Amino acid sequence: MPAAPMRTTPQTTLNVGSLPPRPFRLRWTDTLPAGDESRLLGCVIHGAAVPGRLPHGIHVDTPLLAGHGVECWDSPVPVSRGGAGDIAYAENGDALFGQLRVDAAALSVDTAAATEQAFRRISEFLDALGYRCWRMWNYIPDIHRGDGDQERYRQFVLGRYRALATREGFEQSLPAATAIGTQGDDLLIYWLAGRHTGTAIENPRQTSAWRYPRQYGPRSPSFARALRLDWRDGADLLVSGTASIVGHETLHHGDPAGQLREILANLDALRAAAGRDWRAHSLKLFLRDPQLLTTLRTEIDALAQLATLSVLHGDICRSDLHLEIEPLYDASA
Ligand code: 3EB
Repeated sequence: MPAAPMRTTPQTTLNVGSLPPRPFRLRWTDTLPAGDESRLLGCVIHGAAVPGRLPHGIHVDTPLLAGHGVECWDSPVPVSRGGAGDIAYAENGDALFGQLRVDAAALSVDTAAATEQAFRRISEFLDALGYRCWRMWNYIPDIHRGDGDQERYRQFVLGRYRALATREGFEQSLPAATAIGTQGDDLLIYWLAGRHTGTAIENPRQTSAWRYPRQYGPRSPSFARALRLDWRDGADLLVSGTASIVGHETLHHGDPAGQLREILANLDALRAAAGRDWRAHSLKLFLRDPQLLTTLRTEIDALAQLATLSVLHGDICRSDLHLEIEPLYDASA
């Protein structure tokens, strides 16, 4: 009997040739994209800086304080759009951008229940289409409403946990996330998902959010510090909103400049943990108090030298946090 042909493919080394090419590109602009949305996975419009509405746009109630206000997530190939109940989405076969809103009334009746239902719908939707969630953005109206465990952010975290913590080991497959308070009415959740599995990265300077102790609420927040995506032509690091938290504690109470320095130290540690030669592609800086734009002028100008910058007005989820930075880093192949 003839011998079976020898297989020469190495099984242990990373086979770069088997990685997919980047299925999206983020591009920041100052105006709504004109007309053609056929290669637009998602378009996020911050505040009312830009006149008009985009039919498939994601309009976020975070006023633009400085920098660019429109995020275009471009697709290399034409997208197809669809809806599933209250979910609206666009996908290109490798990546999917979706959004869902929970109206103010449902949120007020029971924030945890409304949040749980929303995350269940998103999970079921992504499972049905064969996508996994890479990153979620959560914009929460009146985020500090209520006292103690009844605070809206803590109830949001509780509802999200109930929806996502259904399987053993769920902590290992959480997306990166941002949670910001707005002056809008609805809870807005939007997300980027893909076919490809990302690698969750935790920050050695910070307790994993899913391990935060009881003092921050009835359940710990369900998100990874960052998600790394490896492509044939490079890599992306989708970083969660990063604040002045070391271990699980807020540092530099009442000192926004000190908090900003701590955030940059957290981001340095996170990049090192993610193991590539990362370059800052773009940064979102959220300020609780718009006045900080003036008092932190020098520091903010320095950030704008590093990467495309967007400064937005929003509440950070712990009331002792003055600011938060959400970066996208990338690396070449
Ligand atoms: C923190 O590190 C700051 O609940 O989805 C940052 C990013 C924060 C995401 C979330 C919360 C969330 O705990 C707060």
